[in-house]
Amino acid sequence: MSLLEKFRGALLGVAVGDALGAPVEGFDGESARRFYEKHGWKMVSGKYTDDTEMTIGVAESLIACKGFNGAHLAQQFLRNYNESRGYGPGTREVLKMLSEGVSWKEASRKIFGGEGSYGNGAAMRIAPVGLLYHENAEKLREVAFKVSEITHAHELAKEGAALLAFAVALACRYGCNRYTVSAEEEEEEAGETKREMLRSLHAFARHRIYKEKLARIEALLHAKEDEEEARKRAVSELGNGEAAFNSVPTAIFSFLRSHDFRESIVFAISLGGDTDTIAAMTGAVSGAFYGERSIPREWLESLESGVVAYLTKLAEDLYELSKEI
Ligand code: F2R
Ligand code: MG
Ligand code: MG
Repeated sequence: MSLLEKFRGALLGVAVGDALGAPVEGFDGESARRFYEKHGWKMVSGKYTDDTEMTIGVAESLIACKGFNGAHLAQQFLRNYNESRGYGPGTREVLKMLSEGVSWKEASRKIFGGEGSYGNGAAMRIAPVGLLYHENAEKLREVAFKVSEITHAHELAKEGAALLAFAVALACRYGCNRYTVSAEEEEEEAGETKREMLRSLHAFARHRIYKEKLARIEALLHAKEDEEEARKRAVSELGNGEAAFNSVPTAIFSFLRSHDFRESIVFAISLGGDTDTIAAMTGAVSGAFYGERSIPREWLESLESGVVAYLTKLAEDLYELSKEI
């Protein structure tokens, strides 16, 4: 598989996860599952939300500036802002301040009593950073923090975004330019790579809450449970809410426990809660790992008009840029 296919897979994976999860955002797991079982896991709307819109903004700004430029990125978020995509309240407040002239260096520190947001709005848009800096973990962390900080000043939001970006980067490194393995070898190699990914994520994490949740993922992966028990434990031990620490580990687990793109997205949405965002983040990692071709064609074809072509173009531009920096 080529690296370019992985770049395309990651960005398309965000949009597919987002659009599939959006109609059931806020449902409990059983209701989300019932909704989609009724629809045969077909995409019912195809409309993407803030998760994809902000991912597009991050990619556009990184490409235009050949890397991070805070003033440009803040303006890009404002240029792209479409209220109907359903933004989080903290992010809306920061964007309003930015539109009124508050500095991009200060706005995000003024919300939630001055501590800033620990919502998952930074992690949900971070895939382009993981792609661009997939070969350099410390540069990836630095840029993920800066890209997050425009709206999310809390350390736990920035760390969640860096972890998700690093998961995308690690997924890019797997099986790149390998074409000759058999299905059995591929399955075995994927399993070993995923175990290695989890060890690398654990070493990369700095905050206790993420280290603990990554350790719980290891235990959950070893547990031999049926699907229902696996879902229950994922929600109770990892979370399914809007806080970055209650959704980034959950997306990583949804990817790690599954065997293909579709299975990972179905599992993520079946947990309920912040379904569009957990599925968007799962889609970023799964799409990078398994590549564009792993994404069910009927899901891609059901996305709203123009977005597949545009994300494909952004992925190609990021890929070219990654060779330069
Ligand atoms: N906003 C939504 N969904 C609402 C419903 C949309 C509806 N379907 C529609 O059509 O309109 N989804 C999007 O928001 C989430 C990302 O949120 P973000 O950008 O992180 O926002 P925010 O407000 O900064 O953080 C989210 C919540 O987390 C809690 N929180 C954060 N920091 C906190 C702190 N320091 N102290 C206490 N609480 C904190 C708050 O409850 C925040 O509101 C994604 O789901 C995206 O899809
Ligand atoms: Mg959303
Ligand atoms: Mg959401």
